[in-house]
Amino acid sequence: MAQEQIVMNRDAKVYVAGHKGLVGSAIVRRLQREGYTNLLVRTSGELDLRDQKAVNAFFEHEHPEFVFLSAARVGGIKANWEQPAQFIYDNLLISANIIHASYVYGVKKLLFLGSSCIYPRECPQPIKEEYLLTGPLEITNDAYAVAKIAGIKMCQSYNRQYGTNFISCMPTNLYGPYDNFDLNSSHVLPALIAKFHAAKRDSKSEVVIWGSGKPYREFLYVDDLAEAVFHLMRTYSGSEIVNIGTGRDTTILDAAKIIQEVVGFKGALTFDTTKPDGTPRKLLNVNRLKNLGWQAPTELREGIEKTYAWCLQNNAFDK
Ligand code: GFB
Repeated sequence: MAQEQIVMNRDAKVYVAGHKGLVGSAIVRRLQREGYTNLLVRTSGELDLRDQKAVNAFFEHEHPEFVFLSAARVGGIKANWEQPAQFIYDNLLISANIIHASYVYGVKKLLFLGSSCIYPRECPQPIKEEYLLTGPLEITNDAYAVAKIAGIKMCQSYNRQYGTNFISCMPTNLYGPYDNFDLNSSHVLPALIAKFHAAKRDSKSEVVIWGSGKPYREFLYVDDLAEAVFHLMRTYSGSEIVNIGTGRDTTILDAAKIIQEVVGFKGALTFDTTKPDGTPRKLLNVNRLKNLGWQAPTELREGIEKTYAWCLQNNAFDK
């Protein structure tokens, strides 16, 4: 069903779920820069999004008009592999509670954030939105992916049955300020930034890269993601999902070499092939987003330089 465009005025009440995270914090920065004055946020300590009663009470009391659903349990390949139960449970509940409450309490528009890992492992590349549910998922993150697919289906189902305006977008692998730099639970870019930094600081002779270094990944700077979702919130309505990426990818080894140069580490790179590679490649086709008027401006090296500078200024490795 075609939706009419709803204007998100600067005084609209906008709830950013997950505002402490990599994505949510970038969305808050973007909205603040644009002059949005009525932002609604809650930490997980203040509001447990897995608790349906608490979420309903929050929506009933606050009545947000717009919702960015950027709250999720996220992590890199190791965390996804080791804690699939937590990833599927938390993400199913977070999405179900917020999407349902948004319908019940009359939210004008909601934007749901999925992930490029929702697509089948052996997809033709670059991955078009219509490849969703056309084949088996990558096993290292299938629990997380199923929860995210459920979120997409909820948005589409509520639009169809209840006439809501819930849109879904699928970002590629993200990185930037306020990322998680913990080596056990982080994604590859923050992990390697932290590893190269520590190796340089401690005059180590090598940095260990998990897996073979051969998988390809597409990396998007999180401020670009925030720009894209802001653009979609203002200009796009519809049930079709929208990929958000750069349209370019790189091997893990080449990404590691960029980080090595940016950090200034002179030692060797070695590989721990007991660690999984995960999916061989997941490059998004971003034509739909381009046709909607948006392209990612930040090159990988520039994004890594900005992220490393932010880490140094904010003592990110000590947290
Ligand atoms: O970013 P990452 O953890 O997750 O790993 P995925 C990407 C690739 O980098 C894998 C390799 O091939 C890893 O083996 N890698 C090399 C490392 N060194 C490291 C390291 O020190 N730490 C990490 N973490 N990886 C996640 C999914 O998949 O991506 C989530 O598990 C989500 O569900 C997210 O979709 C965006 O790209 O493989």
